[in-house]
Amino acid sequence: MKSSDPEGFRRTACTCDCPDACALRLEALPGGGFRVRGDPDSPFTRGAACAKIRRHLRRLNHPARILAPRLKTARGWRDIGWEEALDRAAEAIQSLRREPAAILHIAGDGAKGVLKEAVNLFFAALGASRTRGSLCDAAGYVAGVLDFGSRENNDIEELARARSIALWGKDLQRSSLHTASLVHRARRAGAEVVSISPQGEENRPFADRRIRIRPGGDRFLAAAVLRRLLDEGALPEERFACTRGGEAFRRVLAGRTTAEWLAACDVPPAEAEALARLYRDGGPVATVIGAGLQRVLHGGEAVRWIEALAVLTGNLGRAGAGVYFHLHSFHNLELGWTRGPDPGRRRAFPIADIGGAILAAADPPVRLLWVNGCNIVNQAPDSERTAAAFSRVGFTIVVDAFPTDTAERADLVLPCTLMFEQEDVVGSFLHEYVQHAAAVIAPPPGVRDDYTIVREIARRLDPPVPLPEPEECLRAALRSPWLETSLEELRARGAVRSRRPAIAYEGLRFAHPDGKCRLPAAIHDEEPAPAGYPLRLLSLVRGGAIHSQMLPEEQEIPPAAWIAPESPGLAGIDPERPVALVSPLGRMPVRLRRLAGLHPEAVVVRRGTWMRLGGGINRLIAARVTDIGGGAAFYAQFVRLEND
Ligand SMILES: Nc1nc2c(c(=O)[nH]1)NC1C(S)=C(S)[C@@H](COP(=O)(O)OP(=O)(O)OC[C@H]3O[C@@H](n4cnc5c(=O)[nH]c(N)nc54)[C@H](O)[C@@H]3O)O[C@H]1N2
Ligand SMILES: Nc1nc2c(c(=O)[nH]1)N[C@H]1C(S)=C(S)[C@@H](COP(=O)(O)OP(=O)(O)OC[C@H]3O[C@@H](n4cnc5c(=O)[nH]c(N)nc54)[C@H](O)[C@@H]3O)O[C@H]1N2
Ligand SMILES: [Mo]
Repeated sequence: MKSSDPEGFRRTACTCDCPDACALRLEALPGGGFRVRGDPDSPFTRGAACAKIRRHLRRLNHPARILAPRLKTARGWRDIGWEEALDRAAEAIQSLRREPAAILHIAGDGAKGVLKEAVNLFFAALGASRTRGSLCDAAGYVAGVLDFGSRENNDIEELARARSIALWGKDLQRSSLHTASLVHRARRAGAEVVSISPQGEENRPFADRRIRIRPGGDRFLAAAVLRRLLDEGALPEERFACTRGGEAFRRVLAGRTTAEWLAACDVPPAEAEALARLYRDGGPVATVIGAGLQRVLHGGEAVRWIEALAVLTGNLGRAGAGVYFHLHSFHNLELGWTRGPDPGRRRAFPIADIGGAILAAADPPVRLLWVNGCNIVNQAPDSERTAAAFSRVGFTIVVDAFPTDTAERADLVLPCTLMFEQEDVVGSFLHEYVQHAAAVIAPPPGVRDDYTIVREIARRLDPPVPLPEPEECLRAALRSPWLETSLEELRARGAVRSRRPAIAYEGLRFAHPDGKCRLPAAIHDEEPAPAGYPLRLLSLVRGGAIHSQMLPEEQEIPPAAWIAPESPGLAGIDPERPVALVSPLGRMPVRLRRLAGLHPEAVVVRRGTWMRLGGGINRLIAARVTDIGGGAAFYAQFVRLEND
């Protein structure tokens, strides 16, 4: 940042794994130094950025940051020069050129951007193994694709035109500042807002009505409301005209009474009645679905039943209505080329059970692991098994900036640049802007960006793997049918809006070849709690930090665990003595806190604390895969409290 910048500020964009993808300004302060704030000129960001940005600035200069490549030796870590590090990495890859499936590439969203995706091109060109599914939103995403033929939203700014908003498991206070502000604006303009969550009081400042639900109960609540509406004749035949599968769907719906559906989700009839009124008479209703509720075994089904409710009550395909769920972060960019010529032929490992899959791999086993932008040991289920898999693989390379639980288990750590230190182009999984993330802060000497690292290695191979210049990647990504811009224009303006229409599935015409929406044909019961483990473990996002991207001194250890004061899980527990959360996989000491309004069968922790400090909730969570999409069913885990 130079104070000589003509405007006194420099424009960039947030590349965090966060829906808001804020437009930012780095502003020079009069006494020297700078600050980062939301860009007031951005129509979406509107000058507001969140606490994650300040935390990120602290990370950039923190003493824990890794500033030279690190090699694990028998006597511990040794800092080495980049030439040696790149030679070693190239040698390891070269030795597997004839058996590329023995290389496994795991990529996360530590920083989002086209050049992060471009790293995949290298591994695709090698023919390396990759991952499939996602730790985040795969069940709900694929549910949308099954229902509608694609996953599209009305423009999020259309929320302002909703007469009612139903928040299904959406944490407005923590997960998306700008969704919160849009909901707030809609409410000020008269919209009625309902929030459905196991944390009864969640979204209190934003919602007129709060419905407390049993974790994993959403599909039953949607069915209860639909059954009610069916019984009172509010779902006439013509509502089904835009759908396929209506007959099987109605059969399932008729299989239980409204009261029976409600018993399955533990919602009182009056609340379901209010929700039925909202969907019947309160339109246009915008349905906003969080990702938490699809992290259960039947998470895909949950989203499909909520989507069915929106479609059959006419609350889709028009202004102010619609179902909102995560979009694809790169839906407005062209990134097909990063997948290489034949992605289907590469071996794919389920990310939701990555440790188990690596341990089970044969023909060939995994001999080399490359991880970038992902704290997989900490963030994927069953951390101990992932750690065991790491020690089984011959050589592991992790590209990161901090000694995370994953980097600690690598053989070679390559230190990377971070947000603000690297140029990129980003999309959003919430809004329709594509933005230029300018490099606005000089990186410390000794670190390199992910794409430069793989290009250096690709050059060293025999034969070398040709990879395009970074600028060429950015230009290729902008050649999207949804954009009309150039890299020059984007650099100058900072952001462009895509040409996508504001209304998705307008007139209830869907993306399936026949134009019809699909209705779910089944609904599965939830698994009962296993004997001795009465509490459902909800490992939720924390305010102010993204996933595990915290500094050691910012972590509360033992981590807090919240429970309803009346929870049967407290029976026999002496809260004055040390308490631990226990699952069949392990135990974690916690600080017990009471949370009035929380469902008594649930216990809440905030995810992201580090294992090596005594945190790491995924040590307790079994690797189970969701019904569709290959998602991770983190919230299917049952636990108990125990005095130490
Ligand atoms: N128990 C439980 N676990 C969960 C979830 C849950 O609900 N419950 N949900 C999860 C969700 S929503 C998600 S999205 C995933 C997140 O899983 P991860 O993507 O693994 O999450 P992060 O902790 O953000 O790890 C990203 C890492 O990338 C590094 N990094 C930052 N910038 C860069 C860069 O430019 N280059 C490189 N190479 N590295 C960089 C950071 O330092 C950090 O260590 O996991 C989830 N894990
Ligand atoms: N501050 C911050 N913001 C973030 C992130 C972060 O790490 N930190 N991560 C970003 C990413 S990658 C993601 S995916 C999103 C995370 O956003 P989400 O995945 O949506 O967040 P969660 O906290 O996992 O779950 C959201 C809410 O769902 C509720 N919930 C849990 N189970 C159920 C259920 O069975 N039914 C219902 N109705 N509700 C349920 C919980 O009360 C919770 O508050 O946030 C993004 N924003
Ligand atoms: Mo996520």
